Amino acid sequence: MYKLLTKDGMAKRGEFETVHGTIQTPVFMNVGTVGAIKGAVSTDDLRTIGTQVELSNTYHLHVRTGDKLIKEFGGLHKFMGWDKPILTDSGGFQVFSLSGLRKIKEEGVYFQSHIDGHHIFMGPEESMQIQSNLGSTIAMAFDECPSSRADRTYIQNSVDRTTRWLERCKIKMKELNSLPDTVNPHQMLFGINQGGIFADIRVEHAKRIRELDLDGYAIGGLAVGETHEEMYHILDEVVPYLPEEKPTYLMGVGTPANIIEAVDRGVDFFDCVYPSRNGRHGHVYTHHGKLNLFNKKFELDPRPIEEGCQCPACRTYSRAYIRHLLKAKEMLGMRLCVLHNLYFYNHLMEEIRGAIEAHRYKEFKKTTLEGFLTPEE
Ligand code: PRF
Ligand code: ZN
Repeated sequence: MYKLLTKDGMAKRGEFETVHGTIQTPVFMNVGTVGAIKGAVSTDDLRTIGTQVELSNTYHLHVRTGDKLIKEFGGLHKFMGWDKPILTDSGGFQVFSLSGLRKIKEEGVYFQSHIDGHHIFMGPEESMQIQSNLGSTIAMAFDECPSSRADRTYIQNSVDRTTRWLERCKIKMKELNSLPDTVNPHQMLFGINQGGIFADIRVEHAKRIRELDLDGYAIGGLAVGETHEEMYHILDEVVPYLPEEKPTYLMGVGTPANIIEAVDRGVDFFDCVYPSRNGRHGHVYTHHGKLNLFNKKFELDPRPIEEGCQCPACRTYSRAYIRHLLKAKEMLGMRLCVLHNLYFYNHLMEEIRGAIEAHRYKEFKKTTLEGFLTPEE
């Protein structure tokens, strides 16, 4: 159940109640595709850095180790040692981004595993079955995320099929939730809006999926090659047609600036690989933009990554030492950068929530975005 606490312009401050605890929104979900945050980050670390929701992938867990085994173990929460909310992505997007060889049919998608090439079929029912076996808090509908270069006719046909798939997801989820041995009988389902950069197709689709009265609504198919301005324009057009009393999730987005802009347009949930991927390469976020810790100018820098940051890296270590670890290819270097970046994102969301509560979001947005573009002395 989503409770809208307050609004500032279009920005929403809410609470989303789940069987695994209440999520304060807007929220950033920390990406652990295979049930692990890349960069040797433990679930204990996640608790320390303020993670509210962990995100895993249906497709990856299905092809390696297998959802049946995880169900037998007692579900993904127990398997990972994480008792807070988990969102699982449906596999739709990963099938399209990872698999070269694939065939899309009305019933679903035929493709080859990116691990060993074996043939797999996944449709709405299979995706729901896998997510039910994992027992995640929130399951995502099985959708197609078309290429940003696809033409209007392709997108319209794809969106129509995604709607039919969504109807099948809803039926299957209801059936799975009522089975006696289901891992999480309260599993929730979010639908996904698609339509590329065609605002009218997006709006029509939003109206259709809204009628299905789902637990939440995602906006997919963005951040796939279009410009930031195109993405913001689509949000301006579509969010007003999604229910305000349900959470809105912008999938796979994005930079700190993207998140601040999207919150201002009514988005509640985000996820992105940037903080962990950049951290693994020694790129760290600060309120004065990103730093590359491999840079020679940090070799004697005694300061933490960011002054005042309470993350496990900044509380103890200098830029000079972390740079040394990175250069020496010590795992700790990469781990500290990832911890700092995830803390930065989680903490940014806390600042965002505070600014909405204080009804000073516009001012917060302006000063924070300016700060990102102003390098430190
Ligand atoms: N669909 C699904 N997962 C996703 C996306 C999508 O369109 C995106 C697009 N940015 C990221 N993750 N199911
Ligand atoms: Zn830090």
